[in-house]
Amino acid sequence: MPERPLKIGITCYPTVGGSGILASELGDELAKRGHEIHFISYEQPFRMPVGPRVFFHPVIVNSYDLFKYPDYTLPLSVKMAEVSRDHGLDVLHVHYAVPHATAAFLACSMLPVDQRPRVVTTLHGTDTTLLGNDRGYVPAIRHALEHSDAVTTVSEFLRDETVRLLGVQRSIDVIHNFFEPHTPRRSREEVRRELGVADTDAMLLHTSNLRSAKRIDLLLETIAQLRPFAAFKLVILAGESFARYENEVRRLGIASHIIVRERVTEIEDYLQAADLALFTSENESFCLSILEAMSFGCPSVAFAVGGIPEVVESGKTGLLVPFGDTAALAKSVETLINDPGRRALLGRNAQERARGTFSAEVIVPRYEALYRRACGR
Ligand code: GMT
Repeated sequence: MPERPLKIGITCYPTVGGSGILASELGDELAKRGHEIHFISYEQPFRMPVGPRVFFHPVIVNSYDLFKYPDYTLPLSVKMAEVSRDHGLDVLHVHYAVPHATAAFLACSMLPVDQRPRVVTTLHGTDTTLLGNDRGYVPAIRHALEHSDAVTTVSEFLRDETVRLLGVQRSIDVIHNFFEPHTPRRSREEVRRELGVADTDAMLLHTSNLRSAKRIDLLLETIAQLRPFAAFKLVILAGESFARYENEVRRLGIASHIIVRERVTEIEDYLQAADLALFTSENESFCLSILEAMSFGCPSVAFAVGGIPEVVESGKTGLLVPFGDTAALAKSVETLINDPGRRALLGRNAQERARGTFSAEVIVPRYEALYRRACGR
């Protein structure tokens, strides 16, 4: 007998960021597989799918003079309870423990026992690596994780860090991130023309939200060391304003090599136009941006931090160097700029790995199995 489709609530941060993108893409893939998806958040997630079986329930947060800090957790939990009751949700899948998992437990305790959905919590990174060091959050995060029906992390690194920093005793499933590329809207030539990248230039790509962990200072320092200095352009797709780095770009004398585009949505257009991706994060639980580049046969050069070595096999699908060694990073970039054959080989391997290990076809059934297991309890 076929298993019935599930009704799944998804809560994530709607802002431009890996966890929101992953949650949106997961909702899309689950809906395509026949499940009913209810997004619950204060805004529509950045890449939320449209189509049958996908619904959005906004959380309204009013502001009151009485409160210095507006509270989101309570209205979120009330909305979660409402949607669970009205739509008969089987599962609430929350991305980021803070405050989403806590809100899910409040929601459950507002509902009669037979109407309570199962709570699945996915950790993406900073709720362990940043808030896991904050004593004002740790007991709440640990409580939410220990009471979730299932907990997943996006890398083995993050699972180990969660155990180490939060002292969580329960089982945690590692389900790596996935990426399903959309077809680019424009050709590679059109995009390079728009950017002003000549055919003879190597196009390096950096995509990130520019937060401090991305170490844009080290990115610019690496670029300033590249030789010969004439044959490349670095395209930065920035999730936030790049203005605060303009002085540093000028000081390093690299302005003519840097092209910035802010808040781009057609990321595939740029991914297919790039020859090489460059990342300088000091910490990254997975780095979805590397996977996005891999999917387009674009190898990455990065520091070997956090979960990145689970995504990139250095020397086979990209090149990794120890954190902080910008000279080694620049050397690796130069090697690949000057050796198109090796670059193409790494790119092919990267694309194969993205398809074979980190595609929706491989990863989404693992979430479905997890939901069924949680529901069967
Ligand atoms: O800091 C970011 O990159 C944003 C953050 C997020 O949740 O939006 O990214 C985290 O989740 C991504 C998706 O799982 C991971 O690919 C990123 O590595 C992770 N960021 C960090 O761990 C710093």
